[in-house]
Amino acid sequence: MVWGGGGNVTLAAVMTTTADDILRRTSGEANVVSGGRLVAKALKAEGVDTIFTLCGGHIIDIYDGCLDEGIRIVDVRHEQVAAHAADGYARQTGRLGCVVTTAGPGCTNAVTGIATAFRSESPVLHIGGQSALGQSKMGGLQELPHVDMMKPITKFASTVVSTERVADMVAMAARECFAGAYGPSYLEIPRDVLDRVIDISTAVLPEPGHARASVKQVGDPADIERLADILVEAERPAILLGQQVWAARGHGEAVALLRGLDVPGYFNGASRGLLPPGDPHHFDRTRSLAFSEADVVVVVGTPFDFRMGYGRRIKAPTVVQIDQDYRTVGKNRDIELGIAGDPGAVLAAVLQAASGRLKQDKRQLRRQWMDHLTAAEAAATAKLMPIFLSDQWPIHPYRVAWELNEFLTDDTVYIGDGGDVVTISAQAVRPRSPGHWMDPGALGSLGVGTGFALAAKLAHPHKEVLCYYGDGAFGMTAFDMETANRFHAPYIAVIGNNSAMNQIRYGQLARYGVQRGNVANRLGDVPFGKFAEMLGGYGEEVYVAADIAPALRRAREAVETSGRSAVVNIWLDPDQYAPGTRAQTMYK
Ligand SMILES: Cc1ncc(C[n+]2csc(CCOP(=O)(O)OP(=O)(O)O)c2C)c(N)n1
Ligand SMILES: [Mg+2]
Repeated sequence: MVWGGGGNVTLAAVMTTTADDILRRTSGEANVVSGGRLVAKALKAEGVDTIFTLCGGHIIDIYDGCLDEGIRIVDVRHEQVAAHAADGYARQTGRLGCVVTTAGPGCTNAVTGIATAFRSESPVLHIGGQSALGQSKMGGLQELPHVDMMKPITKFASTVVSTERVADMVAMAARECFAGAYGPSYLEIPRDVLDRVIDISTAVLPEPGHARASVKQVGDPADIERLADILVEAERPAILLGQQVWAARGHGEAVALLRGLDVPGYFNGASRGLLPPGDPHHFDRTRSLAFSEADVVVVVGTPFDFRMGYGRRIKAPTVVQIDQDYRTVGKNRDIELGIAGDPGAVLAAVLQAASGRLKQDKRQLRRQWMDHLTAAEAAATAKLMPIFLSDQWPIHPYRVAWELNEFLTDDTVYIGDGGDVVTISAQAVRPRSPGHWMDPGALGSLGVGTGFALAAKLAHPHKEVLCYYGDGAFGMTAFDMETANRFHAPYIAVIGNNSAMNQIRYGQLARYGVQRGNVANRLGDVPFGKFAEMLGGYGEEVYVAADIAPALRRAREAVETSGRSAVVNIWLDPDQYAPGTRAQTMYK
């Protein structure tokens, strides 16, 4: 251990005096409290049990408060990871996630994580330091206009201008995270506001359970009846369940509706895994077919964005949209009926309104419709099997995707962080239950994996966590694998290594040819297995397809026995691509 051994007596003496002083002032008297302590009290009231952070002088009083309130402090090596971890923790727990960063570069480093949470509608509270209010705009250390910077990528961004209001503002920012569609908030607390000690009777302290309304809105009851009518009359209905369904924990109601009304379900983003593969109402290879042949499509909790050709890919005569956000309903394409409300509450109300009204002949037609889709699913799988089982050398990326799916247990949280290899994995990997799939969402941010893995393992220590990275993505945030080890949150990292930023490289080659297409997209050949070894864990290089499964098993065993993360670095054929990459659908 190197830290703390400096032995600077003068400094130690000064620091001891200061610490005693502070302790006397804050803990000694029950009636006084610092801004940092108020932050922690308010976080606890919001159900926050863990903060993700990287230290800085502007925010240390928050740590002191967290110690008093029993909030776990997880300190990472890069603020981007802290923000992704807070997002991941929110996704995994269904509660508010929290990231705390210092002023200036601490905030700018976290921007990608907060922006990812914004596009993924994840409830994350970002608390940031700022130089003292008393020196505002004087050129203080790390001073930046954080609130202006964070406004476009949050639902709410504000400065806290008085210590008395610290807890109140934390509660306000947290409330905003759950207003309509979820999302992040940013709160800047200047150093003098945070460090000041005040009489607790002057602080505004919202009481848990007494400062919120229910978010379980069902919209207009007449619309619930209308949707029930539409679904009862439909002959070939299909429902797409998006990330809001899982985020708002409406999965039980969603599944009950699919089963109760015999409707095929499709799942995207965090809602993958709502039903296990093989369930009669689970479909995933026939979405385009269903969207073009269905008479009714209901889209729940996911916008008409690029992932659905801005809604153009749905050809059904009747399209219904349900979303937490009023502004998302009807955006980019017209719909027959729109409902703004909580996915679970709306779907439960619709099922109740339709209860007992589905005629036998309609149910019969739906069974035929589902048989038709099931046959098409089987045909699509059969078509893919030769490449799923390919034993070509260099290894085919589809083979890795297949092996990963075979390897997953019912309790493995699967995370994808990368370009083409991760896109391919979505064709094979089918999580077995809700909450077991994590992806960056609509921002498409590379680098989410390490923070997500850390968060998933901390939230569910008894679950296995596996992150499949592209080699480009792994290089972005991998160093926080050390943090995962340090916090006893080890995971299995699998790298699909094509020594390139392949998803981009494909488009460049197609457009500019070989001479000018291999520019700014090729990476070195890195034996990443050694990276895990450097951190005290297990690492392995895999060159042939038959070795993938045994290597994954060795990694699992090593993680379980050593408590350290393992890396399986799989060397891939760089000239195989996903169909979406070949068709460049993400840009259409
Ligand atoms: C932070 C970030 N930078 C750049 C991109 C653009 N981008 C999308 S896919 C990709 C290539 C990723 O390479 P890798 O992780 O190795 O996966 P591969 O495509 O090679 O399978 C890039 C650079 C992005 N999505 N996010
Ligand atoms: Mg790559």
